[in-house]
Amino acid sequence: MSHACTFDGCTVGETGACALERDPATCEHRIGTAAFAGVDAVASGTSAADAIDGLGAPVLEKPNSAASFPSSRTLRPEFVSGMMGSRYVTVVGILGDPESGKTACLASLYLMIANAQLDGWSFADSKSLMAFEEIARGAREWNEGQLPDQMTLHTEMTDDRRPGFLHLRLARSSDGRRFDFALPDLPGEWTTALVGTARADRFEFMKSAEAIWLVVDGRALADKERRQGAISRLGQLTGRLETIFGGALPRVMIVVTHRDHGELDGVTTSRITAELAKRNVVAGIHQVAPFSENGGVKAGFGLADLIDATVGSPRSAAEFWPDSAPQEGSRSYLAFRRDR
Ligand SMILES: Nc1nc2c(ncn2[C@@H]2O[C@H](COP(=O)(O)OP(=O)(O)O)[C@@H](O)[C@H]2O)c(=O)[nH]1
Ligand SMILES: [Mg+2]
Repeated sequence: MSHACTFDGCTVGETGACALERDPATCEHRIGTAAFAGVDAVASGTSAADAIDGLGAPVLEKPNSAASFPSSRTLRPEFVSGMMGSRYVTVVGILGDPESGKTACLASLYLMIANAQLDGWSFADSKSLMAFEEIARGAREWNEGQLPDQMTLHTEMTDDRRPGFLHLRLARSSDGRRFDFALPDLPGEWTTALVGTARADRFEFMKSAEAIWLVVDGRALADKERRQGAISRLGQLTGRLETIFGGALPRVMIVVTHRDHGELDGVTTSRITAELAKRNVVAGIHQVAPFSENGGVKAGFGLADLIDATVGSPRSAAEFWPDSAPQEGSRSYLAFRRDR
């Protein structure tokens, strides 16, 4: 068989004559590939000009749909819903005023996990690596030289109505279980508008959230003049959330950033707890330092604990087949109602 023919005994390649005594130019067994046209054209005596015309033409046909890699920028809510159809996804609602440290928490989380520094967790996958790279870029530049004024860029949305999600799949070292997290990086203005004008339409996605992080700048809580305002806002925000959820809130977590500037005192934490208790909400307080300007507190402080608490403690598995053999001396039947 010659290269250009599907017929088993083809002799055109060797002798120039067709074994079936057909005209090689029109034989139905010939493969019309341009690349071979030249060789066969010479052999079969067709004009060399025809062959040269075919040279350089694409060898393979173009596929109908252009091949494209999936985008690894922030994920649309529809993509997250699709993912939730095939596996359990832990959606986290992240709220907080502008500059409270929401983006910093996400950027630092990514840098920690990428450098195998997140205690008890390891990286398994991410469908939004580019988006993480984008928010972590400022911090990378900082690592190489001077401390910039801002380590994260101000979050802006291309679509002002729909959130963009970051995805991380993490493996828990204690039991090897994998967790998919969908983390929205929302502009602080969304929270401001929620508290100020009760604009809640953009927070529909929160209804599938497993946990909600209310991010607050620790420096505001440490400052006597700003403290009460910051605590009242947490209360108002919780009130708005109750309206969105119709009362039954998922786990609420207060994430206090800037731990490198100091630890919250007991009075402040109990005032926060009391403010939330007015609305019947119990929330854990997690102090973190996504970045640090203080050598005593490492960048990424508290993030591993925050992730632990977000997924909840591993449930102790119920005993599959409890042992019900009578214990010696227990005399269950005879002791029945003896105490009445
Ligand atoms: N030193 C320090 N800086 C922080 C901390 N958290 C956030 N920042 C910085 O505070 C600024 C605002 O944070 P950002 O995450 O952009 O706020 P967002 O508007 O809530 O997303 C950024 O320059 C962060 O690098 C922290 O714990 N310690
Ligand atoms: Mg931000």
